[in-house]
Amino acid sequence: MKRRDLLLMVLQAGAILTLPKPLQFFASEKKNALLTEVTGGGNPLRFPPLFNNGGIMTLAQSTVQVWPSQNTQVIAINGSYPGPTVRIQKGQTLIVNFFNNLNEEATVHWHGLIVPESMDGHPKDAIMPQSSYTYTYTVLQRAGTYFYHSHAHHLTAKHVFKGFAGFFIVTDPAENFNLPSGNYDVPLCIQDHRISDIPNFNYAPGTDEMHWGYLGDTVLVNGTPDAYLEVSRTLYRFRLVNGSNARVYKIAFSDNSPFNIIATDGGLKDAPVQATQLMLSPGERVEILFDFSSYSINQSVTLQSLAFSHGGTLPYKQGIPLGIIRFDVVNNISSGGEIPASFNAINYYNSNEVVNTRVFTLSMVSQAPFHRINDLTFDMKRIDWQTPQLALEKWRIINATQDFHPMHVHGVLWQVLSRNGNTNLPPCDKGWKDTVLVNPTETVEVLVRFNDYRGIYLFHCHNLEHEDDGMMLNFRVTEPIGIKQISSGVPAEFKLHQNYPNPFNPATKIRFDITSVESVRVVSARLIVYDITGKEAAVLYDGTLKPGEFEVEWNASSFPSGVYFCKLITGSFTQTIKMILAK
Ligand SMILES: [Cu+2]
Repeated sequence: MKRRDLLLMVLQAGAILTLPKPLQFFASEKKNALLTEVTGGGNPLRFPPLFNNGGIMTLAQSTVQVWPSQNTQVIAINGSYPGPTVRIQKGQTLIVNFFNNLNEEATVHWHGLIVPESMDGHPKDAIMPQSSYTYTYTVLQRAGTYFYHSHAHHLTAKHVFKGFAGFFIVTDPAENFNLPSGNYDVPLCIQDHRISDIPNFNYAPGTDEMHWGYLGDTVLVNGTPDAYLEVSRTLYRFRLVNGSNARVYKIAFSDNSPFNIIATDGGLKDAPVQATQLMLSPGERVEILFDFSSYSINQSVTLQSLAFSHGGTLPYKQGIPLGIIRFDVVNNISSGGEIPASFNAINYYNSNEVVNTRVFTLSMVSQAPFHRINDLTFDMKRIDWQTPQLALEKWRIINATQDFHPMHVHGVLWQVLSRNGNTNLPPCDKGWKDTVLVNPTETVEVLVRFNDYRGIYLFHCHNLEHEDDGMMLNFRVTEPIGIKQISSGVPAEFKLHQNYPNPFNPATKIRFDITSVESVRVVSARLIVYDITGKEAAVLYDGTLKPGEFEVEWNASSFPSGVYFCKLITGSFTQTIKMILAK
């Protein structure tokens, strides 16, 4: 688009304002200019093609027409920018045969998805140029709006800026709240680019931009510049993904209309919460319900980012007002969706049950690498700490800098506990999260417990320039605290030993041996306690183990006296012992 055409569009849209250069389509701080008559202009919102549960994703340089009649070199998947939208039902298995046709390494991180280490897209597991890898895992977690994107070492920011990202939507028929669906359930991936670079996605951050992040001055939604969507006078569900490298948005409608926040990063909240604005930092998602029924046909309203103050020394700054997408009201068809009074209850962690507190101080230094966590910079081969499975931990994140840091964790969903000690949190903090915005000089605490997989995962800033600069640490999720390895010698056979003491009150110890299975280095093992009726009383262990002799303690102080059975299940081997709790 030529600059003159852009100006025409701004004029046609009614946003006749003196704007700082460069021009910002839809951008406005003047309220009376915001609710405008539809006059056209812009491009209809695009939707990436759907990707089923299995198939090929080929990553390659591609040429697409982001701006009409102009070619843009992007990094696309199957020729699509953004990448195809994965839409999968909870419980189903995704199989992606991923081909890297770039001339540099690549990985796919399934952001917010809880997957085994080898599927997580860690930069150590990079797929070399002209090579392929099969990502496959069963989606076990809550329905919600997730996304996938590049996570290659020192290349993440460039890859994402050039287009390597896509939606990952998990559905769950059990969560049926009569929310708007089909055409009324609209994913919006928000990314900023630079008007002066149109039609190119140039990525060449200078030193200052490595400090503050690579920011733009125009917003693309689902890869659509100056996007608009024709809507009905009815209720819509919008799934917002901040897929920008560094930009934080202060989301609001141009006429300050209220909306309902219904979901955070990890799916539905316990109840909708009405709001008129919210902060959305890179890597975060939020879902809102918005009702267009109070608008007349031919009216429009714009979703925008409001101005806010923030440091920064570059021409491209955080906090500039930006238009995101215009909604043109065109008909009266009803979506049939409703705003429910509540969703399913969320079990919030009890901070009294925290067994370990970790402190992470975010800092910036004058020499590269600039961004540090506990004065460390990312080392692919270094494991910075170990977290036992099933232990509730409090992570205190202290931002000692003047910049935003949206902190993101892999392998788990966490809960925000406090901001500067205040547990009265904004609605976007309350619920399941994997990314939390830590504001300049702020301290944020999250509660985190790894239930699902052990292995090496990442904790990092989702400002992608900060991440590539090394603001990222490795940690390892290890065996739960309750299990002790007594010997690493390889026992002759699988065996479950009689517990001791027995009878017992209230605790007893149970030993078991894991032997090696030919060509298999780790085996899965479950140690379950059943009561006399056959009902499961306790899961003492559920995970993978290398060969060795192990001991687990069962504290039965909350169980009644009686006969219990403990069963070891590993592969086809099972053995059961009888235990007597005598209080
Ligand atoms: Cu950061």
